[in-house]
Amino acid sequence: MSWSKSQRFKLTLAIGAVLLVGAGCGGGGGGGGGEANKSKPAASGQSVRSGTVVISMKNIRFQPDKVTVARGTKIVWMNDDSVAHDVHKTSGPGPNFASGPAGGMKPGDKYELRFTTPGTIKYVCKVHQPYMAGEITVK
Ligand SMILES: [Cu+2]
Repeated sequence: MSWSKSQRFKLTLAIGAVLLVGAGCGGGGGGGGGEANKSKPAASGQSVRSGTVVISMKNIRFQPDKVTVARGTKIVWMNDDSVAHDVHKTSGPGPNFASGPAGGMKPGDKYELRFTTPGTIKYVCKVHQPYMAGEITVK
């Protein structure tokens, strides 16, 4: 006996639902920013943040090292480490920026900047480059 069309249709729906649920679970992890998934629909790809976004300098890394933000977002780099760091732009659109001299940000220091030019900006800590590096994509 073969299945009727309606039975097949129901099976297809069920499989589709399982796939959707699976994809939804996979995307959530890793962020750890304390923002629970709200009921708003997820944008395609990574989330675009706005307002003020804090990038922590910790364990000789920028955390997170890659962020995507809306135009006009203020980025605040916080030195939460026990050693000195800095922020130096290396490429991308918009004006050049630097927090000061290499290693100029002592533990507890912060440096902030508003981003208004769309594109991908790369920056490093001069003391710990190339592995202490970050990227900001402005949409
Ligand atoms: Cu550093």
